[in-house]
Amino acid sequence: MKSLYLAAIILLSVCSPACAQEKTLLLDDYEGPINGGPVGTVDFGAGNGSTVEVTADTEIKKSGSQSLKIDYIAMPGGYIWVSKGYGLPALNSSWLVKPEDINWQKYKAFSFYMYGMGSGATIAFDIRDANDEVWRYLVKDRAKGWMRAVLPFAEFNQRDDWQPSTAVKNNILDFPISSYQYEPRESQGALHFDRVELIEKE
Ligand SMILES: [Ca+2]
Repeated sequence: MKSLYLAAIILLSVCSPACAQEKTLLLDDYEGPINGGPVGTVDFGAGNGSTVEVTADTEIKKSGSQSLKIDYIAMPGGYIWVSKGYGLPALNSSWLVKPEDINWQKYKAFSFYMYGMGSGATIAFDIRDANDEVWRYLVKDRAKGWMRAVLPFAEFNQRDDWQPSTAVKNNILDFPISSYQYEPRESQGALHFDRVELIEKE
């Protein structure tokens, strides 16, 4: 009986506040056609010796019937982008919800699921704000398998290596955010991404 009581206490302490019902808004689930080019559903490319291919994977997935698979070689000095959202060259790269229809003040973080390789590689997750300023959060590929990355708005930093020429660098994360992109850094292999969400404030 005593051990049962102890177990209940431990469960309670682990659960609170982590078990509070989290509310999220689904931005992307990578269902339907996944393709690039001018009318693509994903805007992607690479340069300076790096390469990237983007496909749908129906085997390794976290949510729905498929995930977004990125096969890549990221060279030192090279660059890669895999982007979704608005104002991008790919005509059909929209999210499930339009940025202007989101009440951004209700939310505190982005989140997504990543099936990693455990390579230790860094993956940059960039967001473009309402003044074209680009903000970055770095995620590590720590383990083989699915992990959930939670990226609080307050922990993004402005990219200091590059900004669009149209960016108004006012040091404020201006809403609405119009797009996001993944950029794997100096490594190679395959990564899967699924279920990109916004997390509500408590
Ligand atoms: Ca999916």
